Amino acid sequence: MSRSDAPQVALHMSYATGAAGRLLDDPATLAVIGFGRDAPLPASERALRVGLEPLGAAPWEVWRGKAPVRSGREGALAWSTDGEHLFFAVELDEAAHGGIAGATAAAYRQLAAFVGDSATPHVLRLWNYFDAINLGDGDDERYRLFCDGRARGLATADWTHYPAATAIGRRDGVRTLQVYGLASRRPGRPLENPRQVSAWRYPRQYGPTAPVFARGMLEAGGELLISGTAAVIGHASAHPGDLDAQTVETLANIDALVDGSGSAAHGPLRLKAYVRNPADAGRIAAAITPRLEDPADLVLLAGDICRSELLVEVDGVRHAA
Ligand code: 3EB
Repeated sequence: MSRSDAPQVALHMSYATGAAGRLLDDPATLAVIGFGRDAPLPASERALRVGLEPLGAAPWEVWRGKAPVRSGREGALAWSTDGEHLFFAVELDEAAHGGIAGATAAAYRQLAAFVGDSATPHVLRLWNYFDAINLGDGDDERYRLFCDGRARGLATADWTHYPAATAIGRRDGVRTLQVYGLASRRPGRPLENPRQVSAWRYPRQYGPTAPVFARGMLEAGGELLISGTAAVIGHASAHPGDLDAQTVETLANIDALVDGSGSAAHGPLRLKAYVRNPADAGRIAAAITPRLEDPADLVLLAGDICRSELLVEVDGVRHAA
C-alpha cells in the first residue's frame, strides 16, 4: 500500500507499492505510472507503463488530485481530470509519423490542442520517453530530431511560457514516443536556474533547435515540479566521464533551483534518478539518499541522458509543506 503522507494539497505525487488496481480504485487518483516492461498495470486511461527498467525497488508513481476524477480518451491521448488538474498521456508509433521528429510534432500538436481546449489550459510539466535517444551522429541524433519535432509541434500553441520537462532515452527497442504531462486550471510559475543557461537559449553546438523547457515549475498549490537536471553548468556538460562529480553537480543544481524558487514550502523531496550505466546505481543512490527524509523517496531507472557524456539525470518534486 501507499506509504505516503495524506495529501495536503490538490496535486500530490507519491511512490506506492502494492496492487496498482487498488491505487486506481481511489477516486482521487489522476494517474499511476509503472516503470519497466513487466510492470503489472491494469488497462486504464489513468495507468501508463514506461519501459525504463527500474534498478532496485520499482514502486508506482502515483499522482493524486481531488475526488472525483473523470477520465477518457481522445485519439492517441488518454486523460484524467479533477477539474483543477489534468493528467494526459500520448503514445505514438514513430514509423506511422515518418520517424521521431514527425511523431514528436504530432504528439505535441495533439496535446497542445487538447489541453488548450480544456478547462485546465496551463501545461505545468511534461515527461518525454523514447528509445535510443543518442542514436545518430551530430544533428541526426535522435534527441536533436525530437527537439525539432517538439518546436514544430508547439509552433501554433499559444503557451505563455514553457513547462518543466524531462526527456530520457529508453532502451527497450520499442519505437513508440511516450509523452505524459500535467496541466492546471491555474498557471504555475516557471523557474530558471541561476547556475544554468536557459535551455531555449542553448547555443547552436547542441543542435539546430534548442530544447524548450523550464528548469522547474512552482504549481499554484505549492508543489515544486523539478525538471530533468544534470551536471550542466552554463550550457556546458561538467565533469565528463566523472560519475561522482556529475552527481554532486546535479544535486547542487537542484539545490539552486529549490533555493531560488521563492517557495516557503519545506516538504519532502521525491526524486527519480536516470542512470546511464546500471552498475552506477548504488553510487548514485548513496549520494542522493542522505538528502531525503526516506530512502524510498528515490527511484532509480536505467535511462539514457540526452547528451552522451552525461551519466546521470534527476527529476522529481518537492512537496508543499
Ligand atoms: C539539460 O540540462 C539536460 O529536452 O526536455 C533536461 C530536461 C534535459 C529536459 C528536454 C532535456 C530536457 O539540458 C537535458
